[in-house]
Order: sequence, then C-alpha cells, then structure tokens
Amino acid sequence: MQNNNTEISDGSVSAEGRRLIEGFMNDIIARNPGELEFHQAVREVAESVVPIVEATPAYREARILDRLVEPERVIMFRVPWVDDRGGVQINRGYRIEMNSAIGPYKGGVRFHPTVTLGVLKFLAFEQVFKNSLTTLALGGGKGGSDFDPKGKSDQEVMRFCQSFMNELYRHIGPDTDVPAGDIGVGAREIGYLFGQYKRISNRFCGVLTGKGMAYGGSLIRPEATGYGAVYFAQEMLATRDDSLEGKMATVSGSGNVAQYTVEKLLEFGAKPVTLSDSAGTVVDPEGIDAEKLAWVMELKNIRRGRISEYADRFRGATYYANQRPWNVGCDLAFPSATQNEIDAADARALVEGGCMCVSEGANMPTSPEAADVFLGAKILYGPGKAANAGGVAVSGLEMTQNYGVMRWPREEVDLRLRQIMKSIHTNCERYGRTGDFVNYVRGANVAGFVKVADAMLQQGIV
Ligand code: NDP
Ligand code: 2IT
Repeated sequence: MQNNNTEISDGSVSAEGRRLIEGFMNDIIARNPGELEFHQAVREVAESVVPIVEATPAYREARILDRLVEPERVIMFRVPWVDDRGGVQINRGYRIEMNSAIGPYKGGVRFHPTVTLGVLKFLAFEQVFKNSLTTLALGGGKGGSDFDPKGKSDQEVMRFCQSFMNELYRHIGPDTDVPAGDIGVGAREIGYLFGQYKRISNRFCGVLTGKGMAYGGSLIRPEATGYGAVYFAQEMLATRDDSLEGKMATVSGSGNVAQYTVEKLLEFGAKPVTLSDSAGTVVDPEGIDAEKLAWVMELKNIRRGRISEYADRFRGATYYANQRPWNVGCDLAFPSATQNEIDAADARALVEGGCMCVSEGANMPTSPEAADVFLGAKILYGPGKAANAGGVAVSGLEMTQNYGVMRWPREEVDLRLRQIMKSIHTNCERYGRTGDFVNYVRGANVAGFVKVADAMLQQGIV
C-alpha cells in the first residue's frame, strides 16, 4: 500500500486526505441532491481510494474517481399496467448503467416500494466494485421499480413484468446489459421478464440471469448469494484459526439470501437462531434446523406468507414485532435483508453480545457509524461487496454456460463459487491487511477499484 501525504502508516487517512475527501463529497452532494444512500456508498469508497488516487498521478489526471461516480447512462420510464379489478396503475421503472469498463453492465432488479433513483444508484455503484472483485468480466448496473409485489396476484405481477420489459428490452442484451433478481425479484419475476423479452425481440439468449433450470438457468444460482456469504465467513474465521462449527448465528431477512445462508450454516455445523422480515423478527433458541428451513421456504416462496407464522408453527420460538435480530447474543451475524438495517446501537449490541464475525449478505446493511463500531472492535467484518458477491459471480457463470450452450453440474458450479469467494478474500487481505488486522472494507474497495481504474485508463476518456 502506498504511503503519501493523504495516508498514514496504519492505513488511515491524514488531515490532507480528509480535506480532499470532504471537497469531493461536497461536490457529490451538490450534484446528486437528496440521494442519501448514494452519498453514503460513495463516501465509503472515497475514504478507501482517495489515498490511492492521490498517489497515482495517472488516476488523478484521468479523473477516474470523478468519472466512476457518474453513471454511463440512466434510464427512467413509465410502467403502466392494469390490476385485477381493471384499474390503471402506474409505477416508475429504472435501469442504471453505471460502468462498463471491464464487461457488460450486470446487476439485479429490485421491486420494492422504497426504490428511488438514489437507492438504485447506490446499488449500481456498489455493483461496479463487487463485480470487479469476482474476477469475472462484469461491468456494473442495477434496475428496478417502486412496484410492490406483496399482496399482488400472479396475474398482476405478470402484467407488471411485461410492461416493465416493454421498455427495458431495448436497453439490454447478452453483451450489453444483463439484469437479474434482487429484493422482490425471484424465479417467478425473472420468468415473466424473460418470456416478454423473448416475445418482443424474437431472440432466445442469456439476457437475464437467475433463469429457471428449464430455460437456461444455472444450478446453484438460487443458492449462490447465501452460500457465498457463508464461505466468506469461513475464510475470515480461518485467518483466526477458527471455524463455523458450533457457532450461534443471527440471520436477518427471510428471502432468497437468508434462506440459503441458513442452509449452508447448517451444513457447516453452525446454529442459526433468527430470521426476520420488514415487520419483525423470530427467535428460535433451539435453532432453525433443516426441517424448519424447508417449512420457511414453503411459507415464503410458495405461500408468500409472513415470518411471524414461524412462531405459531414451532414451539419455543418467539416473534418480536418491529424488532431486528441484533440484540440476540451470537457469535456470527448475517444481515441479509436490506440497506442500513444495522445502526450504531445494533452494532454495539452485537459486539457486546459476543459477535466475532459479520458477513453481509445484503447490500450496505450496516450504517457508517455501525461499521466504525465493528472496525473499532476489530471483529471480522466482511462488507457486502465482498461477502455477497457469490450471487453475481454465479450469474457470471450462468452467462458463460449460456454462451457455450452447456450446463455444468452442481458440484462444478459450487466449486467455482468457493474458489471465487476464496480469491475475493485473498484480494481483500492483500489491500486491507495492516499488521494482524484485516480491514475488509478498505481491502474490498481498493481491490475492486484498481482493476476498474486500470481498465478505464487503458480505454481513454470515455
Ligand atoms: P428477497 O426479496 O428474497 O427477500 C428480502 C428480505 O428482506 C425479505 O425477508 C424482506 O421482508 C426483507 N426486507 C426487504 N426490505 C426490507 C426493509 N426495508 N426492512 C426490513 N426488511 C426488509 O430479497 P433477497 O434475499 O434477494 O435480497 C436480500 C438482500 O440481499 C438485499 O439487500 C439484496 O440487495 C441483497 N443481495 C441479493 C442478491 C441475490 O442474488 N438475490 C445478491 C447480492 C445481494 P419483507 O418480505 O417484509 O419485505
Ligand atoms: O446485488 C447483487 O449482486 C444482486 N442482486 C445479484 C446481481 C446479479 O446480476 O446476479
């Protein structure tokens, strides 16, 4: 790691570095008013990479960082659809094509009422660094809508997806932009989106990932994000000669990422004790075992019910309305719901409750103040752009299989996923280690940045 007048020897930023970061952030805030999550994501990266930029004249002169924070393209569109009662509904659709320096735009689509331009810009920005870390040729993008699939019939979801694709199709393609799932977008929605793309374009191709196994999907893609977050925790624990075996784990969310996090934790002999949704948390001191997990998967993926029902079904479990899982004492925490779901008080409760390792399945679940608590306590803290990169990595493997018109067996995809998570960990260590502590936040930001920055330099001012 370079030493210069913006950085001091323990890797922290000097007074001069801080002045540069504040100037940069003032500009970001003025140019992107009201986009709080975007400001937050950019600041975290700037804190890590400004010293590198200042020490590398070529980056500075080519204004790499100023270009990285400006999306290459933002598409916003009207999504009109007709509900089951014949009423006209209007939502807003988006696709942020953030950076294509190292590959086609790649990233999920989120359907949730909290979706705004600023939320999607933060997610697209994170995706650029995450995708760079995967070692694959994937640029960064994100899309979505303020549509809420909750309480909608399958027919309504289908009509919405078709209308969304009626505009999106002209902007995407297997070598330009390849969307996938995220919150509110799973196998059902990807199926409807793919069907409509194929119908309009008359092409059958790998334009989306997370596809069903019957039409070009990859084995292990549904599991990949959760499995990857657990593999990343395993790598972090190994640096302290420790393992997952016998550890008590809190998990938030109860969707795709949370479910497969629990599945992999069980395989490694850990004991997951919580799940949650936006209404509350369920705590099961006896542990969520394979049978209970199968019930949760049926509840969430088929019946589309609420996690509160778990406590009605399983004796010994308790449901806490409007609570998050972070007050439950644990060894490991896997935030797997949404952004900013751990605040400073939650982080302190985790550390005081004995938590030694946090592996983020969700994107930016930890507030900046909470991240400071984890870093200050020197626990193992794997930020989302490293820890949850397994999902997009297996999306990249799905693209490879589609290009080759082939399918790898489950064991092969899982092995590649493990290798990718291991290499992400090694890369974070390389840029984040100071003495015997690894700052994975800095490691992930710098490792992700350097590859994209070098590609941008080589491609000229575009
Ligand atoms: P799902 O839609 O399958 O599940 C989302 C879960 O999070 C639900 O339990 C949901 O509860 C909860 N949740 C959503 N919004 C909120 C909120 N505002 N407050 C509290 N809880 C909330 O999504 P995923 O599991 O796919 O995504 C979870 C996280 O993982 C997101 O941050 C996503 O960006 C990230 N991620 C996902 C990847 C993937 O491959 N799917 C890859 C990498 C990261 P409720 O039902 O009440 O809304
Ligand atoms: O945040 C993410 O990395 C995702 N939602 C998955 C993106 C993808 O293209 O698989």
